[in-house]
Amino acid sequence: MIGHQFMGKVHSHAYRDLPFYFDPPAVPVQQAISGRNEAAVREAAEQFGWDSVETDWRRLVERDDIDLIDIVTPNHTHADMAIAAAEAGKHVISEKPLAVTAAQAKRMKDAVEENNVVHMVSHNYRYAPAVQYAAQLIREGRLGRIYHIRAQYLQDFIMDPAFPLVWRLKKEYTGSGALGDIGAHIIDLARFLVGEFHSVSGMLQTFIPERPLEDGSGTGEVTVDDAAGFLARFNNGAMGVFEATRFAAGSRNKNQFEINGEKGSIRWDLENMNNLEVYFEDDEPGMQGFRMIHCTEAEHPYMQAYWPAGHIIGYEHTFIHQMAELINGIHENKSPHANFNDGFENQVVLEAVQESAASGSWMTTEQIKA
Ligand code: SOE
Repeated sequence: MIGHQFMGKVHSHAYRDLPFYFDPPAVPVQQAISGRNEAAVREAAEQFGWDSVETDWRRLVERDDIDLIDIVTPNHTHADMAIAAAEAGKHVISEKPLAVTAAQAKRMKDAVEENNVVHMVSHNYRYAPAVQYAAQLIREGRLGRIYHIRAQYLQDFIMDPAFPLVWRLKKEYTGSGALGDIGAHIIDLARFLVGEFHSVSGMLQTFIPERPLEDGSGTGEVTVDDAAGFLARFNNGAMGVFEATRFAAGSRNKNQFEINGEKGSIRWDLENMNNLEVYFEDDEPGMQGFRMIHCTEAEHPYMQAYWPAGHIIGYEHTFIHQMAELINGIHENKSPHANFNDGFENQVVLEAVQESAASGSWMTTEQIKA
């Protein structure tokens, strides 16, 4: 593992708990973790259960006792690490967004494909059982033709103007702000549930353009969006309305969508992540309306591994499911979703939104790829 902050902790937990609940064809061994600060990485190794530490990620990639590299570092570092891992013949999982530009994401996708390693990008919300069940209902045609998706990812953690100028607020480290950090998740859910984006029309806004530097030596410019909104057309004719913001006071981590099709609708909200609201047009007249399915039963993806029906699971379990698919994928030499191709397609949409916001015109994903 390269990196050891929030995502380092949640991925480590997933590797550790995976064999407890599932029966993976291979059991991950937490061989080594790397970070630049030796004291901090030693502490992380101790807390998260890693057997050894490195202070240079390149050393990790060279080690022949390692099969899989897990990248949980800031966005601008993903490309060099993932490409080096692929060239060393190691399987690779990277945190999202895959890269800072679509061109960089393309190089990463090419590297993993050319080196025939298994690859994955961490879009964990796909792996909430209720989201997997929604995908199953859509695949089975229970909603018919899809007309709409409206999705929002709302946070509020940087509303205080005294919140410092951390790496997430600097374009060279992130690529974009709320758009790439949390908008990438709803783009991923839309690609997973509805299909490929054709074109977008976007707007970006930075409400607080200058913030205190982390070392207290003054202030600096925020070079990414605080909030993003965009409209989308999908290749299958569906329409999308999306919003990603870090300025939705009171919403700490609200990730939600509604999808409307010719035969019904579904709604999901991370804050009630075990539930899926469904509405079916062919329900008996007089009895129609949204009803709540508690996706905690054996019929719901992944839930058999846990508790008797009705007992809920949480955020961390989405990562366990993702790692279960990764280990299965490595065993079968087949990249699970979301993979680097998904990461690339996602990055193309992010870039299309940025370009559209800058130019004021609609932008197609093909224009970005050209
Ligand atoms: C911070 O905005 C963050 O940790 C994102 O980086 C994650 O992708 C999201 O799942 C939760 O919020």
